[in-house]
Amino acid sequence: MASKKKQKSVILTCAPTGGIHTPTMSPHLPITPRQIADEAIAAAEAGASVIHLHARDPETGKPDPSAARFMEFLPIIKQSTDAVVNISTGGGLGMTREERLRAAMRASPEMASLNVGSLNFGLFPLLEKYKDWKHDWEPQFLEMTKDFIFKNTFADIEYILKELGDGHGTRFEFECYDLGHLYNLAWFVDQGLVKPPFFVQMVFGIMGGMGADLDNLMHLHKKADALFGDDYEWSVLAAGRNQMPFATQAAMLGGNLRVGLEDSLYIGRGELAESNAHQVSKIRRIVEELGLSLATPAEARERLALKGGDQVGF
Ligand code: KMH
Ligand code: ZN
Repeated sequence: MASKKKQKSVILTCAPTGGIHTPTMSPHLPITPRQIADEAIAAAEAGASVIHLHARDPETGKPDPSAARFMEFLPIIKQSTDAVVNISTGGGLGMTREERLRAAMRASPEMASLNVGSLNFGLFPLLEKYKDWKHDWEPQFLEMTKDFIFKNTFADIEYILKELGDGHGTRFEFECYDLGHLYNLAWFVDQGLVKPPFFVQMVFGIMGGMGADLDNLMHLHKKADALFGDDYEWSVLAAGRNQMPFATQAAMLGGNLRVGLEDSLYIGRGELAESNAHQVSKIRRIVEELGLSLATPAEARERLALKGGDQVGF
């Protein structure tokens, strides 16, 4: 017999720039505050209800943790779209915990990312793909990741839950790169530090985390259901060429999804996406062809119990 669970609309998150890809890799990666704002607004107009944001130094394109830099684009995005603003606390690899938290503590957003486990985060294989770098920091940064641990200990997670969650009423996109991360999150749920409805972002295809195999997605979803029952909303992102297939699979299974140039620079095999909206429009067509619809920002706010776009600090 078919499931009686009502199919919900799909919450589409777009992550326009991130802190992984570098300027040499695509001319379409937004770098300046104006570019980030324009890409975020166009992604929202194309159907994204949540925008996951990082900032970059406008001269070099290097991930930039300063609150002042974020404040150059956050008000523009807020004035132009109703989409939920989600500020990364993952920041750029190599930043301290304080740096990673700076912008969110200043902006008091409705949502922020929270990485719920430590892992190796290997970007160094990308070194092989490019030769002429625009900036010296790019190959140095990728090389550094060979000996790098993305540190998100229990103490770090607790600190962010308390300072940003309790302190600012910010709710989280809990990024899980591995099965163990679900159990880390479950521990915080048991402690009462994470309250439903919470939002789990399952991340596939990062070197150091789960591989992008559909078996892994099915298993993670099954375990999350067993651990969290009806208390959570789940979403999927996959890095690189697995982005669209995994987003499609998530929608088919009743989940939510994330796209954006943070996670993949491509729109198809060997073809760079011209913008974030390009990716949002593509997955929107797929979602709608499947007979599903995208959630509005108001629906996303209600389902994730967010404090509201008028309660932020920008
Ligand atoms: N770049 C993604 C794989 C964060 O910003 O907190 C994970 C991410 C981390 O979005
Ligand atoms: Zn991010």
